[in-house]
Order: sequence, then C-alpha cells, then structure tokens
Amino acid sequence: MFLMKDIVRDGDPVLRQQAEKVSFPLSDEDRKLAHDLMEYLEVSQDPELCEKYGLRAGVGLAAPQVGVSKMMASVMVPAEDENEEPVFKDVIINPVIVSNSVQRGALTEGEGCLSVDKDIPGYVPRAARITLEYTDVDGKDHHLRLKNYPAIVCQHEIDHLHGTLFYDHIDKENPFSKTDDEVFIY
Ligand code: 4LI
Ligand code: NI
Repeated sequence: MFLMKDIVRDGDPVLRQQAEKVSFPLSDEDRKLAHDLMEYLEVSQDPELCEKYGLRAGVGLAAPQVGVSKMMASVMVPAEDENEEPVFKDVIINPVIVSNSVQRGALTEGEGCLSVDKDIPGYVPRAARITLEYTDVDGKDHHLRLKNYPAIVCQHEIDHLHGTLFYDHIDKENPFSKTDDEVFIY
C-alpha cells in the first residue's frame, strides 16, 4: 500500500518526464501498480483510514507520482451522496484525450495535487468536456465522454503522464482571470 512517503514531490524530475506506454497483457508488476494506485484513493477517501495512515485525500493518482514513469493513473470521483456508486472509477492505462470541448472549465476553488505540498491559488483552465480513450486492467478498451469534475480530474492525471503540473496552466499575472465561455465546476 502506498503512503505519503511514497508520493514523489514537486522538484523530482520523474514528474517532468514523458511516461512510457504500458504493454498488454499487463505484467504482474503493472497489475500490482494499478491495484496500489486505486487502493491509495480508496483508503484516502475513507475518513478513518485516511487519518489512521496519515494520508491526504485524492480523487486521482498517476504512476509518475509514485516514481513510475508509465502511462497509468487511478481516478475515483465519489458521488455527492456517499451511498451512491462513484461517478467515475477506473485505472486508466495509455489514456488519450481524443477530443476537447471548445468550452473551457475550471474548479472554482482551484486544484490541488498530492505531489504539490503548498497551495497554489488560481484557476486551472481546462476543457469542460473531453472524449477519452483508455485501456483498463483487463485489457478492455474504453471510449467515453466525460464532463465536469471527472473530466477535470482525468485531464489533471493525464497531464502527469506528459510531465505537466496543474500550476503550469495558471495565469501567472492574473491567476483568477476568467476567460469568456469558461464555466465553473463545483
Ligand atoms: C476528503 C475526503 C477546495 C479546495 C475544493 C477530501 C474525500 C481545492 C476543491 C476529498 C479544491 C475526498 C480535490 C483536486 C481540488 C484546492 C486531486 C477533496 C479530495 C477535494 C480531492 C486531481 C485536482 C485532484 C475542489 C487549491 C489531490 N482534488 N480538490 N482539486 N477530496 N479534492 N484535484 N480542488 N484548492 N488532488 O485544492 O485528487 S484534479 Cl474525495
Ligand atoms: Ni496531481
């Protein structure tokens, strides 16, 4: 199981590398990585376990953030009602955003990242909707459209696979400037 000590922090070159594509069928090592990436999110979103293991809660975790430069990330976006199934939950492998909406969107409160310890305020403008392709741990290909929070989280995680961090997108001069046709998400 991953703990905070396993999470690579900003400044480590692995966070700025282009990750390698993963080959199928998955090796035992890659299968374990996929499991452990999702386990971190599950444990971190359980208030008791999160506290017990001293974690920081997340809805996404990319392999480079645990020092592995491979195109794999876990995403678990809980439903607003905690008794409902997550809005999106999967380990996305070799993900590609095949189309972006013209409309932009940003989280109202800005973004955080498990690899970035300090708060970096500002809007992180992204596509409001994306069409995503990826392969899951069973080798099944997926093609789907995402909007709102899950779309933002997937873009943040896929950025990690290309060496980009959320604050790269923040307007340095005017961190809270809002462009036309930009919607706020949450
Ligand atoms: C506890 C239990 C306020 C501030 C609101 C917490 C279960 C920020 C938002 C969580 C912000 C859960 C999150 C991300 C933001 C802020 C990520 C709390 C965990 C909200 C996830 C990857 C950006 C994702 C919405 C600087 C570690 N996550 N909040 N951004 N939550 N969480 N990101 N933004 N302002 N980061 O951080 O997992 S995309 Cl689920
Ligand atoms: Ni991140």
